[in-house]
Order: sequence, then C-alpha cells, then structure tokens
Amino acid sequence: MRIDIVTIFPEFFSVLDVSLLGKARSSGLLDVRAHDLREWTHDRHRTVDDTPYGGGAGMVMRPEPWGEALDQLLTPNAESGLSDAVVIVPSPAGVRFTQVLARELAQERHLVFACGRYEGIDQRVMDSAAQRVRVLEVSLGDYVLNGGEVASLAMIEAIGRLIPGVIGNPASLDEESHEDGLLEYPSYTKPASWRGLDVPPVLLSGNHGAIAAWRREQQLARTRRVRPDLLSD
Ligand code: 6GU
Repeated sequence: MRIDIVTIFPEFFSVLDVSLLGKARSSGLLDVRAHDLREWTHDRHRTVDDTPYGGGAGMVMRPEPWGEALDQLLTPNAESGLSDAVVIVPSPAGVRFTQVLARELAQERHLVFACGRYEGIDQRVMDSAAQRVRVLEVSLGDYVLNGGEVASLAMIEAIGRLIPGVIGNPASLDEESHEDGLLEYPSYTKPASWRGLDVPPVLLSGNHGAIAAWRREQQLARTRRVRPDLLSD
C-alpha cells in the first residue's frame, strides 16, 4: 500500500520508522511518505493559512497549496487513467473511525492523509478532491486535537497492521477488542500466583470448552460494564 501524508509538520511522522510498521516499510509492504505542505507554496513566507470569511476565531488553511499537493499526489492509475486514491481528512467533525473502517481502508492501494491545522482546511479543497476521488473526513472520537497529525498516526497504525504480512501471526488479530463487536477478555501469563493474586483457575484447567465459555462471559461482562453502547446498537 502507498500512503502519502501532507502536513506542515512532516517530522511528526518519523516515528513510523520504528516498530512493526517500520519493518513493513523496509520490507516493501508499505510505502509511506510525509510531505511538507509548504513545498506547494510560492510566496516568500510560504503562507498556508488566512482569516476565515464570515469572521470568527482562528485561521483557515488556504486552498491553493492543498490543490497543488493533491494534483501531484492523486496520480492516474495505469489501467483506468483515474486516481485510485482515497483522501482521508482527519477532523473532529468527521465520521467516526472504527475497526470496520480500518479493515475497509486496509484493502485500498493508495491513501492520502491531509492533515489540517488551525480551524481546518478551506471546504473547497475537500469538495474539489471529491470530484476525482473518494474523500473521507474522519474523527477519532469526541475530543479535539490541535491538528490531524496525531490522528493520522493512529489511523495509519490501525490500518497498516491489517495489511496481510505486516503482522507475523494473523490469528492474533482475530481475538482483539472490536473485531467481534465486543471488548477483549483479560489475559494472564506466568506466574500463576503473584502478589497474592491468582490467575482464574479455569485458565489452568486445560478444558478448552470451559476456557472459551469463560472468555466469552468476560467479554460480555466487560462490554456491559464499560461500553454498553456497543451492545445496544
Ligand atoms: Cl481526526 N482530528 C482532530 N484535529 N481532532 C480530533 C480528531 C481528528 N479526532 C478527534 N479529535
């Protein structure tokens, strides 16, 4: 998969060199590039923002550098002549990012993350890109970050680990929180007793049916307790 990131802080993305996704990058499964939006400015001050029409606090990102960046990155596919990219715009005003959306995006060939700062990006950037490709404004949750960079990192990690070959043992993906709509069951390892706390005896029983039933109960009880919203909808 190819991932392009457009940001005024490309240095945020140096962490992608380490860990699991770093390995996927060196093995060629993932081709991630962070680009500085200011490369597509032409004025001496490399201006990317301006005051909002209609008034209000803060600054809005001007459309011109974004338009040129996307023109360059949304390259036509050899077969169709059209770009097969999906543009993802992290925004607290977007649709919710979920495991289902991560799975869907892990099937794509090309993702372009457009990281806004200030009060956001001029809406015409998204509207213009949407005439050519799929554009998704996506939120991590109901809180506000200073910009799309940290949100993009979270989404790239969630998506990248679902690309076949990125995770050594794909079976480890199946029993995670959210894969079956429930939270994960608690996990234990050795020693069987630690600081007066014992591992639940069923896990030492060797009875695989009983263990599966216990884990399912734990999943349901935990989900009911901390995320009842997952059970009702
Ligand atoms: Cl995706 N972006 C920003 N700026 N803030 C957020 C967010 C995204 N998700 C939650 N808060």
